[in-house]
Amino acid sequence: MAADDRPTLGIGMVGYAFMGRVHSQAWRSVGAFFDLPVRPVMAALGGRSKEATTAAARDLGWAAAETDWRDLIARDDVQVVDICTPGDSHAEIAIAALEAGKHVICEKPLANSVAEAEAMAAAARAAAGRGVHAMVAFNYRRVPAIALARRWVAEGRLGRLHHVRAQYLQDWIADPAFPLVWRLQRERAGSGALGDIGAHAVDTAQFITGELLAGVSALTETFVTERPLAGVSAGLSATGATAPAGGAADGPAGGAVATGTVDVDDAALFIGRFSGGALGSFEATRFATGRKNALRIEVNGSRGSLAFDFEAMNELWFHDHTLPAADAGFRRVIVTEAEHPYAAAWWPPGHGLGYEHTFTHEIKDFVEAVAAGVAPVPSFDDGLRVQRVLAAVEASAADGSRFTPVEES
Ligand code: SOE
Repeated sequence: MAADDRPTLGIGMVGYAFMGRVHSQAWRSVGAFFDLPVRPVMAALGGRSKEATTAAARDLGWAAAETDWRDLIARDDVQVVDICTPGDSHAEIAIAALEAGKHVICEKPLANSVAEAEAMAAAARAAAGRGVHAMVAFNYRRVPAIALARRWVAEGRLGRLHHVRAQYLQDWIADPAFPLVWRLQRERAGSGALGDIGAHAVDTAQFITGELLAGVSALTETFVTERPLAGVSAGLSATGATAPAGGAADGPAGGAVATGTVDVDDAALFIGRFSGGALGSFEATRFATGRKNALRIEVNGSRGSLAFDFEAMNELWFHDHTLPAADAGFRRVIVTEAEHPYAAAWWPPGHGLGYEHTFTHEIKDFVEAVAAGVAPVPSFDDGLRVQRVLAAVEASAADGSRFTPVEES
């Protein structure tokens, strides 16, 4: 192996389900594709069970396994703590890590409540004064096409922005028999589709436009209120049902299956006004049958429009409204040219990227910022701002005062 005299940056990661696996992939590959000033070392993985964490560490490329995140933070070979756990543990782990002088990258949404997010943002501000940095992992900012959309808006190519239409559509819980995994429990996840995927739609819209949502009016719904209890859950799936406890439903073989209550939203819809005056409409749902991971955004401005759909993530559509009407119209840009964000590090033009690359880009940007001693973005304050939008959506939906019933004849 060639000699490598760069300083090392030791990473400790907590959690190894869906997000932990994709972050591991990014830590493993980032140095092979991007010329980093430091060499990330995958020092230790944190989880609860010794056996499962050791096996995950072996499979995902981590040198050691820890069963208490406090021990992981305390390790001398860990300078960065990567938090890939459900939202209910983000605040405790992130604040402890920052106070211990470790840089933090934390999965989204930043926390399960505004109060937790405020405490995390305050800890991050205090740590920044000591040269310790924190970032919230809104990975979709690092889709090359979304970064290009941001560039176009910043260059003024869309002119004055009038409309932002953002949707995040999935269908993985449309089946009422799908079990009550942690993403459907308020105590673990904070909210449902709203926080899990609506948070991405909000961050993406604010990132592309460079504007903040100033106010919202919302509707939320839980279509399936009772679900079979989940046993072992991994990523978005779950297997097995725990012993009957709460309610009961018919099991596959006609037997009773224990059920539990879904106390989060299945879908959240809201309209909003951006700080620059543009009007926004947002939709986050896991009941859009046939839509798998459709994070879609369209922005209409006085000089032109752009449109993106993650299900075709290497494409960005642009309509130049300054052209004569006969020549104008949406045209497709394949975002794989060397001039496009992040693209030069990968394959020849047209040989597209996938979901996992967005995390590699995020880790690259994080490592470069930390190595340069500058604050990475999005910051915990940015994560807090998104959390405040989520809270405003929930408050508006609960209040319902701007929901005007249609009069019966
Ligand atoms: C599940 O709905 C999920 O994995 C989200 O938690 C992620 O943030 C999103 O990128 C894909 O969908």
